[in-house]
Amino acid sequence: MTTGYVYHEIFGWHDTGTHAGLFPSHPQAGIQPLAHVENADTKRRLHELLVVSGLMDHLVRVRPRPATEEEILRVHDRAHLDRVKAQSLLPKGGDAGDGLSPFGQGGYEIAALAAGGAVEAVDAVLAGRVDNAYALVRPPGHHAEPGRGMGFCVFGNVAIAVHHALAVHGLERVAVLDWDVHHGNGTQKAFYADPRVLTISLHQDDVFPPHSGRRHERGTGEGLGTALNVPLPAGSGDGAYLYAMDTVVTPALRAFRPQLIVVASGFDASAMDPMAHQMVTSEGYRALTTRLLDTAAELCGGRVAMSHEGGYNPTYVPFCGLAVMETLAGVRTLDDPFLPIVSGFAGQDLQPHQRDAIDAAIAVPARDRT
Ligand code: 3YP
Ligand code: ZN
Repeated sequence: MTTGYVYHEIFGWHDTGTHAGLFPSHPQAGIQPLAHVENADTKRRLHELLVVSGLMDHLVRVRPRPATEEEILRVHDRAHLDRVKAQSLLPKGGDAGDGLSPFGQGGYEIAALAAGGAVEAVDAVLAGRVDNAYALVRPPGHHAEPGRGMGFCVFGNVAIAVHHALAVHGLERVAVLDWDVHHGNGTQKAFYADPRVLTISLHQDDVFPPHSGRRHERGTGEGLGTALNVPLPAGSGDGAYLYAMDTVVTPALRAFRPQLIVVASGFDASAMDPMAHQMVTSEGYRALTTRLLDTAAELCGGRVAMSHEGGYNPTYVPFCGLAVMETLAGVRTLDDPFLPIVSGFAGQDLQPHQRDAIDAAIAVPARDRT
């Protein structure tokens, strides 16, 4: 396997500031400055582990380049683009739209490079320069909606990359699998009425955005049935995720017959994540990737491109990302030292209530498909 890899040091310079996790410090309200939870550490440390483990020697570097305005405008409206550009000129930067998505001076150029990195990963796969690819980009993208950034996301990196596959490569069917623990609302919204794109989101039930990603959200109009949501109960681990993969995701992919699969790859469903309450291990992510590659080999010549989203444990995200990229490349390097601990957490096996929730996602009645 040839695996492409997109990264740039400047992704670590996207400045989310000295927030108390999510909020700007406010001493009188008791909110102490610390770091924003979406800071450079998890991704930079994943990149460094790729180097130190030796996996980097097996990857083909793919250079990111900024997404053009034309590419960004395939997903976003002009007002959003212009707002980000204008605030990016300010010495203290701005916010992409919801008050939760800060960026520093020059943040526009970094966000455009993240989106362009996802585009280049897709391009490398579709041009046959690599078999599959992983874009380790920052800021993330899957919450960004056409009219505004959201949930740490400035531009919809995956949505922009999918539009590139449709518009430039002429693809007719592209599937997106979003395994970030939060709902991929932005990607879903970009293609909600578009029958060419199947968006599948596996997420912890109702975490972020609030009340988003319910089972009955199935697309609209021509796109009815091409959005698929699998809300998973808190506490879901490897067993639940693999059951969802085997009983919902893989059959949906087979029915849709995509020509390319794009993964919105967050590692915040891990057992060590501070922002959600799932229990996936690095072996769970490895197994999800293996399943996905098998399905991609069957359906679309193995064409898979992944773009990084969330994941907030700086010590564990690197081992999850390493497992995924090892699987993409067909190489083994270092063992995950956390594995004996996290795989021993009670409830890693599929639990009955998790099975019920996943089975319910399969059996959405047609009348609810609006
Ligand atoms: C955004 C604000 C509160 C939760 C947070 C989620 C960010 C994320 O990882 N999205 O995938
Ligand atoms: Zn997330």
